[in-house]
Amino acid sequence: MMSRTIPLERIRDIGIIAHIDAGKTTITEMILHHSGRTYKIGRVDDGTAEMDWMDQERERGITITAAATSCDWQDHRINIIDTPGHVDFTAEVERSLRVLDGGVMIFDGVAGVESQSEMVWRQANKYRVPRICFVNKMDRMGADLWRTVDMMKKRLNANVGLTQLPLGEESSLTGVIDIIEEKAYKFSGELNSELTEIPIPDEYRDNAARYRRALIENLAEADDEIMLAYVADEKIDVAAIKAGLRRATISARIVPVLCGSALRNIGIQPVLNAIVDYLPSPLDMPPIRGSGVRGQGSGVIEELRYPDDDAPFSALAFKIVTDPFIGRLVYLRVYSGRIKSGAVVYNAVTGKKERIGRLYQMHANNRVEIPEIDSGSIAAAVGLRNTSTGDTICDAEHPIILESITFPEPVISVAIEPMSRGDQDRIVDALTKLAEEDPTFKVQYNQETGQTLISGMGELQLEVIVVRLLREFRVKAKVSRPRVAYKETITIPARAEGRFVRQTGGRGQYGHVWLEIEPLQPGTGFEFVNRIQGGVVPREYIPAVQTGIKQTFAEGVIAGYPVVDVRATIVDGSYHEVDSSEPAFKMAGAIAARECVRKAAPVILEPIMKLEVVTPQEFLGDVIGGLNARRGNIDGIEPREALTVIQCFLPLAESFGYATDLRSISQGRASFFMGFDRYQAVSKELADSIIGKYRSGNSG
Ligand SMILES: Nc1nc2c(ncn2[C@@H]2O[C@H](COP(=O)(O)OP(=O)(O)OP(=O)(O)O)[C@@H](O)[C@H]2O)c(=O)[nH]1
Ligand SMILES: [Mg+2]
Repeated sequence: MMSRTIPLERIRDIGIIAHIDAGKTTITEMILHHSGRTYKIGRVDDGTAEMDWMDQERERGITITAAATSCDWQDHRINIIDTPGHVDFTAEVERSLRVLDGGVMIFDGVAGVESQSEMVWRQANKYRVPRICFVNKMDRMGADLWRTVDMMKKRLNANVGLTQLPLGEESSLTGVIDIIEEKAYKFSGELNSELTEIPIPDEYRDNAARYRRALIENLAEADDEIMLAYVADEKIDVAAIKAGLRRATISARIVPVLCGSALRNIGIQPVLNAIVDYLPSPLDMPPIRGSGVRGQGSGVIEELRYPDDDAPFSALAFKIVTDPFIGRLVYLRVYSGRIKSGAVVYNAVTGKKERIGRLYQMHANNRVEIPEIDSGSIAAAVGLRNTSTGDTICDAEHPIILESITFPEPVISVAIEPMSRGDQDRIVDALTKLAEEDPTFKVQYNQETGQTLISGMGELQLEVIVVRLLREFRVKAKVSRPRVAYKETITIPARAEGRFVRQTGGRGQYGHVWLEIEPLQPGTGFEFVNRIQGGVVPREYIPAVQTGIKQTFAEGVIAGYPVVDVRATIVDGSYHEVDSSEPAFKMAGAIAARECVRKAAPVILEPIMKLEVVTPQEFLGDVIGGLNARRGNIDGIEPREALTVIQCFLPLAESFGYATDLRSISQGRASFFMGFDRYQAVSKELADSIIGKYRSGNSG
């Protein structure tokens, strides 16, 4: 076999993650510029960032979809995914972290650790992604590295390994001091593109030496090799510190922290060096685990795949994009083996073979055709028509199913209707395509009302989709006010009977069951248990009973919303030699389920959002008044620099239009962050009103 152009140990698959507006896209553009990938520097503020390629990204100045690119630095290939920070697009972060080996976490040096920083930090922890941190915007007034580092320790519980200090501050920031190498770097020339090495200026010497000692002591605690050298009082040189920090980063014991200004092009080359020096190559990561799928009934076998081009091929499909010119692009992260375009692969989840058409290296929405993909690569394929996000593509002789990607459930929905009748089919077709791209976006057609309901994570996400409908699919649509994805659940156990007996002339219908239900922990969903003994209900009818219960729960019992977090146990019943049938038992299951829920003190659950408002003190009273009027539950008020931060829990139903409200209350000077927190039972009054609307056939 042909050997690789870039050896595996010189591959870095990394993601750029952060709170909204921290500067992820700006730093990615700078990285591309310095590595020679792009000649001109793309700017978010002028709508010229290459990573923010969608028209709506450029118009809104935010990233909406994760974009992949790659560049070369010091003989290393760095594959980068620039993720969005807005919480509505959290799925993009989730899928990226699932397939990446390392992360660069960006902070705004003025705001420090923000709500969404905490959220993506936890997501990165969940996937055990080693990371380095870059404290950005050090050129802004009020930027403070120490405060940010302090917040990282307190709010993220991070073991910070500070490796740089800013040279100068705020508008007079000119470079960074490298604590490990004991040098300073000044950035100058046009756009600060040139880097000059200078000795550390006198006034920074003490601090630099102090933080160097602190770093070595921290490393000695985290790393055995450094510990041995440290206690033996041996000299620990630059190479040893870097090697130790690399081990400590990969084992997630320390996070190296760098600083600078992406906008002013200060400190970018050192970030590239740090990506190479500290973040893992695929070889540094444990082998990927999956389940084997050999033969039925033989149980699940755990399979491992090592990053090795000669191993059987395995890759995870983590993103689908419909390109107007070449159709469906499936983004793949290759874990093992290599394949050429035209190869036949096996989708271990669907159990179907598919032929890969062309293979592409992606650069945002541009692509370069490549003949093959090998271990560690991130690329896109056309031709995989039946592959969805989360599926494993592999060698048919060596099937494996890699752990899929989990996405949060939608919490908000709007009814959507085409402006002209003839567009109904087109709208469904377009929505289906969009839903394929975004696993947190769901489409539901309600046969009774003839309405199409789209649901997702937030208002912005749905707004973006409606604009795409119009622009990309040329369907004009009307949308209703947003509505909340309520759920139903029960609070006490209950037992009820379901009888479905019809006697008409010839063959009748006979199904009869006794069902017990009990509440489960929030988020558990639905469990079904069969405790029938002595065949009082023959085994072949049990699945039908289960289907009947499931359908009833999906449709809802008291207010038309799905019933969740319930265990249903079929405990007794009877059957008739001639008249019993699957449909009869399905009906019996449905009747029993409905009866049970009614008896089990049912409640309606509503999504509660965690809201953080940052406002100048002078608007505090009005902001709090506004939150109280929206059934907000204020959890804490604390000062943050010159501002005040209000933590609050707010029902999603009361959150619509909050952005506009807050803007007018605070003359545009307050900002907020809102993300889903949990489901919680609504008050009796509200429940009655929701049930009332349902009964009168108006759930909107
Ligand atoms: N002063 C200053 N502004 C910066 C710096 N880096 C980025 N910005 C500005 O911050 C804003 C947001 O930058 P982006 O790069 O779009 O941030 P992002 O993290 O990609 O944002 P999302 O993708 O929407 O989450 C833009 O107006 C940038 O010009 C910096 O170092 N200093
Ligand atoms: Mg961005």
